[in-house]
Amino acid sequence: MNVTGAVLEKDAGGAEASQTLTDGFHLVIDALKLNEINTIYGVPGIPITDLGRLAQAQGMRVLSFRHEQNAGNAAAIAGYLTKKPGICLTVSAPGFLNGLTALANATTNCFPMILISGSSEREVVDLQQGDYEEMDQLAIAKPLCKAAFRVLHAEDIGIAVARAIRAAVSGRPGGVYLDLPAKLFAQVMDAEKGAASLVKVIDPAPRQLPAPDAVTRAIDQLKSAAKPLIILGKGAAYAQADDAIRALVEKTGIPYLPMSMAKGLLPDDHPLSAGAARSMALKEADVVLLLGARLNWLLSHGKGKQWGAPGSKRFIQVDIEPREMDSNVEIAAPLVGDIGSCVEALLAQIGPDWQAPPADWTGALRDKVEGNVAKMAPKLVGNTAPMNFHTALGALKQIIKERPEAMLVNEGANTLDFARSIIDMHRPRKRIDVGTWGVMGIGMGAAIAAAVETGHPVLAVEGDSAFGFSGMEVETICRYELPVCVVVFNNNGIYRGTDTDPTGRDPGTTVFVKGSRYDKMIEAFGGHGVNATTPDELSRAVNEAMDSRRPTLINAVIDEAAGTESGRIGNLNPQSALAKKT
Ligand code: ADP
Ligand code: TZD
Ligand code: MG
Repeated sequence: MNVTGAVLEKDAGGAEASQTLTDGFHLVIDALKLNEINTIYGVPGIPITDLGRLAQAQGMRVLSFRHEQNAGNAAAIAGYLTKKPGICLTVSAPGFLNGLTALANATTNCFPMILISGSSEREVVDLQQGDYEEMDQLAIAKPLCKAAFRVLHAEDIGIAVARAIRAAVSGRPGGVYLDLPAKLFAQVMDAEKGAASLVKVIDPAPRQLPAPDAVTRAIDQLKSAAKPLIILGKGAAYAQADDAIRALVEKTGIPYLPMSMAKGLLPDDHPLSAGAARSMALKEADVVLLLGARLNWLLSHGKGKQWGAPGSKRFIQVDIEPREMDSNVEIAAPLVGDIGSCVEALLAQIGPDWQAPPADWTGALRDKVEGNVAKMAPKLVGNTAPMNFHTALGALKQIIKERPEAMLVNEGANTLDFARSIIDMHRPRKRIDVGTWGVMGIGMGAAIAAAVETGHPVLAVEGDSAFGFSGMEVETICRYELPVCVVVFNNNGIYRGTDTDPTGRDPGTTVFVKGSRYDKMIEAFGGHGVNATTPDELSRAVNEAMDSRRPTLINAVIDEAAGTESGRIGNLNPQSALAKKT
């Protein structure tokens, strides 16, 4: 029985009657389960403690975290990997706010998730009477997510969950907030009526077919190109149209560039990958097909030096969100629809008479790729102590090559930028990183979700600063015995460990305790800690962790002077005119 089973004695016309009841708690759980949502990431407390307990008792997987932001990041990544909204469950006000950062980040990244927070009663909140953890959560969430709903009556829970699911996954995916006031959970109603009030969402993310004339326009642009280029974004990875995308690239013979999380959609060592010739590809291409990638800061807004001569590009953009078109530059051929349908429509017009792009373009890119790969290769070997980013990542590159099924989580500045360019990905949706905001703190939440949702071993490559934002979740990793191997790239700080305070009073603003031993942290919880000072030690420890699936944290000692300010995006730092003068 999926209801409380509570029996209410009723006096109906003098005769004894009984009625089976359900309540808000059970209706929320039943509504999620009905929609095949079986995992909750969260932190317990008033008023949702029993919701977690009951969900677990009803067979749902309920993972309790140490901080809501990490639970929220886990939910977002669960959404990205499964195309079903990940659920984050929090208490009111402070718990809600902790989860809200993750909700906003999910929305920014177009990942579907639902933040469910307990809240205070409207009567008290609206009169600002000072309830325990009182806050007008709905109003605060609204501008930071795709949709926000509050439920006041148990009989509306089914509809509310259905709307939340649809809002999260249909069209451009994103975050949804569901506000559940404490009293809702205890509201009872007739169990049969309750069951009838639940909604199984039919076709939550309907296909969106592109208009035929838009397809023709896009094909005409592609045909007219001398130097075509395809850019794959994480929207393309999310869409799970892997075979069609691969067919599009291979049938057209057009070189492609993967954005960070689209790496592996086609293997990074594919002959048409222009990944190692990124600058040349962006500068010289004349027609660029964007597939689930926005022309935001990560692509220099589609203009400027990186893109070569002004006016030298024509863009074709495939996106499910019509308003994305012309966001930064003119889009010559907008193709609005879901990636799978759009790519299939393009493929349908690519017949045997298709002319592959001119060989001088593809050949020049290939030469550049091979040259750059050859230039990089010697830097990646050598058993240096301490390690630098190249030698440490050379070891990890090899491991991911040998274990293509492994999930890779990556955050930091140098640790991120070097790992992104050095570690090749071989399968779709294996790389999870800081995303559109370049946010620090996604690491452990993402690693936990990756392990839970895929069952594959996870390698989390973390800057020492980045790791600190979610480091306490190593306890969570140990508690659930997840196959996560965290490698902390310990260069004594943010970007480098060499900063000093010119006044001599305090440590420099970007440095941490020198020679820290992050590996000791996981030992406190029964996990396996390793201090690695050479690539060989690192390699051995990671392989062992991946084989044993035992929670492991490796403190990788990196030369504190090896990094650069802000990694690859130092140019975004404003310069102090006054500092320059002195
Ligand atoms: P990246 O950071 O990898 O460049 P972005 O996050 O900027 O990628 O872009 C992802 C884009 O993909 C968004 O504009 C989003 O609307 C779009 N998108 C997400 N899912 C789909 C889908 N199923 N079909 C089409 N477009 C999608
Ligand atoms: N806070 C948040 C939430 N996101 C951020 N991106 C930052 C602060 C600023 N920031 C970066 O952009 S990278 C970074 C910070 C604090 C840490 C870099 O240090 P690291 O990596 O140790 O993680 P490297 O390898 O030392 O460069
Ligand atoms: Mg660092």
